[in-house]
Amino acid sequence: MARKKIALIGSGQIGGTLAHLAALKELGDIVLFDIVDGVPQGKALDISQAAPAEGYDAKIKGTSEYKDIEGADVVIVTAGVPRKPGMSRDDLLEINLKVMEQVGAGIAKYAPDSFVICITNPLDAMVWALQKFSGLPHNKVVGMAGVLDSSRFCHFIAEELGVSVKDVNAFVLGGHGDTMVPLARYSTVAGIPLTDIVKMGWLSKEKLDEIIQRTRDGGAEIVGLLKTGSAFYAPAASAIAMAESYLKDKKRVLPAAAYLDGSYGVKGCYVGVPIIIGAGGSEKVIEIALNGSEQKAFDNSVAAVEGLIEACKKIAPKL
Ligand code: TXD
Repeated sequence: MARKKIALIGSGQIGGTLAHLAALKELGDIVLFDIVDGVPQGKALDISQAAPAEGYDAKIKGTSEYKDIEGADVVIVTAGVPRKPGMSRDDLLEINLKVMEQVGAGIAKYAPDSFVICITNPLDAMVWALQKFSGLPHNKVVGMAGVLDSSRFCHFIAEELGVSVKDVNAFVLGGHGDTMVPLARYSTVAGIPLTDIVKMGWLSKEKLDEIIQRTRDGGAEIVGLLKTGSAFYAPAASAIAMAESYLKDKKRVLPAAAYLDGSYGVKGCYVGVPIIIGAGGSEKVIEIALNGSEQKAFDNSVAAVEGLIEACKKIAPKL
């Protein structure tokens, strides 16, 4: 059986890390694409030269030509501009929308049967635009944010309680922005909901609220520390989990920006919800019951995403 092919559009911090992780996990052959000539080629050569030391087999190619992504099974998009300190994700909208138009055309032409994972910010609006520009079916275009946000939530909980991250399962809904909705009731440690953990006295309500806020600010905390870019190790690991679930038909239930066509009372918008990712792409949206305050927070988050989509439509009337 021929190896799968993974195309990475954008070979910056996340793109390079994605290539290395995909190689380490032997997910397939890898194409690194970027408009900056030399960077994808250099990273491809470097990661190829790591193969003998690590023992993985994969063909890794760097390119600035879309034709090289032809026939890709998975396309992961990080192309665009990241945040600088003081910038919000939404400040990136106009520049990155133009990038999505080019990327969408490249995917439509050379990889129309691929599963596309968008990472570029502002995430929920960019994945919406990328689906439109590429014309791929909604179930084949998703956005990565929820796995990262949940992973951050998990890390903080595990660290606070002094338990293995393996036993923490955290859940974040909504858009990838300041309005994201970390759900304590559906987040568990060895199956025990965090709300019960608070009742048991293992974690104080104040500490939990602090962790929830730190999760919301997770990206900005790293931007503030790095000063020259945004997080890339955890975002790359999160997207690889999604790609792997598709390529191996694992049917993992992962939070991702998925197209909602009526579920959660939302129509025509991409927003973070739990979905099943398998060989069919985004195979099913899992609709969980929300209580009053959770629903309010979710609606607020959806409204923020809808606002960004409206802004996209103003900039690019053909959307
Ligand atoms: O959870 C999430 N979704 C995110 C999103 C978490 C962290 C960062 N997130 C966003 O990912 C971030 O705000 C950016 O929009 C993307 C990519 O972040 P990265 O840190 O990898 O940015 P880099 O290092 O600047 O890489 C972007 C690359 C760079 O090499 C550019 O030359 C290239 O994108 N680029 C392009 N490639 C192809 N085509 C076009 N038009 C293009 N424009 C820029």
